[in-house]
Amino acid sequence: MKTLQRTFSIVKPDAVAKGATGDILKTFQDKGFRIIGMKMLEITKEQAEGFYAVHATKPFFNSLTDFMSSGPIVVLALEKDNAIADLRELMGATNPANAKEGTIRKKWAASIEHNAIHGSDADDTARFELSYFFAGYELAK
Ligand code: 3AN
Repeated sequence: MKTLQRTFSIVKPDAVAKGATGDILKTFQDKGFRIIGMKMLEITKEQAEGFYAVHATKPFFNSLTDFMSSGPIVVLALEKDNAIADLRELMGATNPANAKEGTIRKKWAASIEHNAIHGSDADDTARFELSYFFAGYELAK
């Protein structure tokens, strides 16, 4: 059964700096994702720590949150049947060395940390992440 779902994505600072935003947005639309919310912003280290709180105990937490607060990002609310799993597939593996041909990370990611894009990995994280960056009134109907 097909279920319309929402997911959350970030074009990370490395990809924005490389000028990859337009290409990534086009890929989303070509693959059937409807962009229902979008904004460019710069987040503080503290805001990045709040967003990545599940990774607080990981060895890469400090460097990840430094990176995510190092420059502009584009945050997106996306809608599609099976959006969460389909976005994960389209992103490719966390480590671009393992990312399949045709994925966003294969094309744009430089390393496991500077990996171009974020996408929610489950229903509950999608809900938390969407609400972290978007108020309900900011999303298209
Ligand atoms: P994904 O982004 O594919 O869901 P997660 O949730 O395991 O991957 O990790 C969140 C972010 O943390 C990744 N996008 C990446 O930027 C960073 N990260 C994950 N694993 C590592 C690692 N071993 N070294 C450095 N950064 C990492």
